[in-house]
Amino acid sequence: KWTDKERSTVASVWEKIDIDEIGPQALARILIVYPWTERYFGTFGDIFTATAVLNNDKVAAHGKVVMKALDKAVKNIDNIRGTYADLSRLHYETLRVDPDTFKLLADCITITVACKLKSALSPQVQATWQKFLSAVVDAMSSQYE
Ligand code: ZNH
Repeated sequence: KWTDKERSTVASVWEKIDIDEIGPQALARILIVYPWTERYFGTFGDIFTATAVLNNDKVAAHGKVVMKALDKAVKNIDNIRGTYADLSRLHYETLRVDPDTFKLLADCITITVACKLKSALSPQVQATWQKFLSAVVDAMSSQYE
């Protein structure tokens, strides 16, 4: 499913990503652009303005948790579905996250990465990166019925 070129591209983008920087920014971004995603983060306090959400420690911490999970997908690129089966079930059964929001978050991650990498994210690299995130979104949705 993945060519050698795609594997090395995903690995090289991942290597340039600082989880502690991109995670908080990407999670803040989904909350700013899609304010209704706030409904899943009832215990996070004030996240209704850009300033508040960008300075919220719980948002930052959770952004890092999500990006650390992406590290597992990078390292298990041939079995992302298996790697995320339990996580998918948790989001379906317990957290009740609408699976459409996985795609929204994936796009927010790409936007945040693009702002950081600038021209290093060439069209080809971006296409491969988005293919990788599509596989993540597919795996996160796999246990939904
Ligand atoms: Zn999620 C949680 C991942 C998306 C919401 N997450 C979580 C965790 C992880 C994750 C790892 C932890 C778990 C445990 O603890 O065990 N996510 C993830 C990923 C993704 C996601 C990878 C994709 C890509 N999420 C998501 C979204 C949302 C969410 C989109 C909404 C909007 N999550 C969530 C919540 C939680 C989680 C709410 C819980 C939190 C707390 O509580 O802290």
